[in-house]
Amino acid sequence: MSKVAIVMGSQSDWPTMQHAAQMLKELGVEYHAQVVSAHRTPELLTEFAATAADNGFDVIIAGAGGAAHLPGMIAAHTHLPVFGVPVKSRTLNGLDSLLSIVQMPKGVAVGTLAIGDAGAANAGLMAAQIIALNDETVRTAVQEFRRTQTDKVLSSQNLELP
Ligand code: RP5
Repeated sequence: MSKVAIVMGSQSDWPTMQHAAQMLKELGVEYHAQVVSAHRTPELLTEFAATAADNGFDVIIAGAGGAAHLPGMIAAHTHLPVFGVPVKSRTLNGLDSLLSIVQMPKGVAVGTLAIGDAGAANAGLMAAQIIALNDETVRTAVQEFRRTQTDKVLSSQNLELP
């Protein structure tokens, strides 16, 4: 059963949000990805968010661009942790998305990541770290991921011109 739901406001968000999916896949966490729009499919949003916990999800990652109310609206309908990924918009480069997602009023929480690909990948990582609290296999995968990353940096200390 999928543990993490990745939702996005539009198919056009997938090139960004696929980085969350890739991270989860690398760490061995099952996920389900789909388009749910806060303003184009408001009823689907309500139904998806209100039933997410009963459907077996532990964490929700929601990516959106522009007036990005998707993560906040999802968080309003569920007790599950929600991570918001600001997608880089065409007009304001994602600053609009970031501010829309990060400025949640007190009482309904959305964990906001960085704009774009890095934010999506880190949302996947955060979700995996939550799953890892109760899953030894995922915990080992996260630790191995971090170790490999560290080793890569440590083995590239002697920079030379090509
Ligand atoms: C938001 O509007 C989506 O999250 C997307 O980032 C943005 C633009 O959507 P499209 O016009 O590309 O479908 O709802």
